[in-house]
Amino acid sequence: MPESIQSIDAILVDIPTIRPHQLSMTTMAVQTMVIVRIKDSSGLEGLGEATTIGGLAYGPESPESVKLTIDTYLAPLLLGQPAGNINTLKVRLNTSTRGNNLAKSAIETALLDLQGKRLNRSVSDLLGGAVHQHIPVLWTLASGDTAKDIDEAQSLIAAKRHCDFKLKIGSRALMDDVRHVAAIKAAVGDSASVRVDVNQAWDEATAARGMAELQAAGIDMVEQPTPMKDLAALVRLSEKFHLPILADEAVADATDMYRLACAGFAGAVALKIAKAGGPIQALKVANVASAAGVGLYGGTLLEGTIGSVAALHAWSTLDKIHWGTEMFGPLLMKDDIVVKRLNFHNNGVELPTGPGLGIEIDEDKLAYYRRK
Ligand code: MUC
Ligand code: MG
Repeated sequence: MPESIQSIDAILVDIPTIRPHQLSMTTMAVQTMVIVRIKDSSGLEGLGEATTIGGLAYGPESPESVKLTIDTYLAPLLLGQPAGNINTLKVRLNTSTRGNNLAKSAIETALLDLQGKRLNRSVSDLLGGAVHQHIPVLWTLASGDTAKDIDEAQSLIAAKRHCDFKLKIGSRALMDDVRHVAAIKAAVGDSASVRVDVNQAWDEATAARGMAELQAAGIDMVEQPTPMKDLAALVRLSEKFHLPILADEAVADATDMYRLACAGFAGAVALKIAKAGGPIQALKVANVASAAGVGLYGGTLLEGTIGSVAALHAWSTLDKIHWGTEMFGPLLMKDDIVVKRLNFHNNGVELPTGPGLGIEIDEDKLAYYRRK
């Protein structure tokens, strides 16, 4: 008898951030994770996670809507079904429900974790095998204050925890942002890569001026300068500047990647399991990008340990991750709900070992931080 899916729980968990995290569209003081627990008829459990940034500030799914989608629509389609064939289960979900990739990413992750535990293989083994065990991770400076950001960067460089930095800009006047970025780049020096993420805040003309200034300041990459749906602006800017563009909000799934590449985009793409609908789906984006000569970057929606590890298993299977990753989400939160936290060292992180994701929930912490 194949094991069947017995229960699916979606739990809202709120953990304060270590400092305010300021982006162009919101400032975060807390991160909310939707933790998904899928149990099969043998008693094994798979873990998944969906997060986003600032409620509805980043995209059309909020943590609360992810929970509602799972409880009301996705779980009833999965309960009682054989647990062992993830592709069949995903076809079943996608035949009856559209979009909602964050919710589907949490479900796909939990099914992979469950499958790995049943077969005694890691999630990266299920995805074809890890090429990397230690994966580079940058840090985002987003305190909103130039001097604080410089202190933060210098202590992280000294501790060898991170050597590359992403700065969140776009909420201030252009030249204020440029001065902020240039001061940080001058303070950290040439050995650190400094990139910026504008989170769609600029129109094309502002972006053109901003990119010229940032290029002169020695910045290595500009992430999503213009609105996500304006693919033509992203293409024109990528033709105009040597400074590479990282497409983030513009590319969720493999079809988006294909359209942007066909439109003539050159640069790189932020892969995110949340945007794509799970680790398997995010690797499909990577395949299309690679075929089009677009560079790869392991992106985050500031997931906690479960979501970050799911992404790390996927990124570990990629031959080249040209721009590294930003899987630092667990470090932005004051606490964690797992027994063993990730091991960040030497400007990167160790891929956990063991069956499935290789993670165990700390039940006391989960009980403490779950939304009452
Ligand atoms: C984004 O837009 O890239 C990733 C790092 C960070 O600080 O925010 C995110 C989301
Ligand atoms: Mg981004």
